[in-house]
Amino acid sequence: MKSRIRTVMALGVAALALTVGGATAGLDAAAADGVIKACRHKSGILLVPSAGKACKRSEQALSWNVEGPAGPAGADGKDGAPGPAGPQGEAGARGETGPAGPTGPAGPAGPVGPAGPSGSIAAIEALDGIACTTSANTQGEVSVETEIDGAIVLTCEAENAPPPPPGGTLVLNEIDYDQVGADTGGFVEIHNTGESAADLSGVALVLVDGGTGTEYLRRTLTGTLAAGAYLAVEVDPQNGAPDGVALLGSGGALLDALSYEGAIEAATIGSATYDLVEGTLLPPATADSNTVDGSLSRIPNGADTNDAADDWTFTATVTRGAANMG
Ligand SMILES: [Ca+2]
Ligand SMILES: [Ca+2]
Ligand SMILES: [Ca+2]
Repeated sequence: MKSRIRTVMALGVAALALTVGGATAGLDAAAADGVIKACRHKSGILLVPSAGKACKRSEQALSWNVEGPAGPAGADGKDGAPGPAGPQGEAGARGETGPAGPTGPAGPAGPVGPAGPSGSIAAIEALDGIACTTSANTQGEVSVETEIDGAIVLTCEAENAPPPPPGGTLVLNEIDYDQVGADTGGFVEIHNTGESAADLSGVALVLVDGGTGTEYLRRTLTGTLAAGAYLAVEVDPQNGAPDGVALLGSGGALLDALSYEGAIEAATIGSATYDLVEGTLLPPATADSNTVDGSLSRIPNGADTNDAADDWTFTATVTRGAANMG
């Protein structure tokens, strides 16, 4: 009985210790699972039974939790302060060079240079043969020519170019090589289509035999032929088809040519060879006649496009020494 009283006393001490937040070994054991178990004596005293012991029948078993139920969740906390800045990154690779900028404006003109030494020429002909640049932007030489009226013509001629015509523009304009009845009165008409007189010195009219490809008659001309004038050279320009006529300038330049009643494309004249077919061959059927009067003529008069089929035709009106009609 004394021991039980001591236990009850001990519980009073333990309850007191629990009130102040402490813990004893007995309470620790009774609350090992978080639940305090006790026995209430009918006198009102609470007894904490030893481990494994149950309350008596006259006692009321009691139990309660050491801790209350969990409280409500707290309010959300505030956002924290931003963290510190990270370390500086490494510099990037250098970009490619950009395109060149636009051309700047032209600078101001420089000062005028000193005057050059004074020059002089004894005669205008001294310019003949000096270097020049042609309109085709090629190297050439200056040519000095004095016209009949005293005009001086300076031209820049490309190197290795054929010699120029002797002033004016000479063409073969009409050929009468066949006549009704006996062949008489044949001629080759030469026309100056240029705007200045033509120097005929060194100009030759050459007849070519198509059978052999060689010349068989030559007329060397002299004097001048005024602009727009005609010159009928009396010849019989027929030697068996095909036939050809060549007008050569000084130095052998081929000024004009016609191959008729067939093609003569390789005429040997002197040491040179000439093609007497200009452009399209004049059809062999386009020929002079021995049954009707007429001749081969440039139509329109004097027109020379260097295409025989276009430039020449047979006309029934012979115009010896005058403009062609047709
Ligand atoms: Ca005729
Ligand atoms: Ca021609
Ligand atoms: Ca004529």
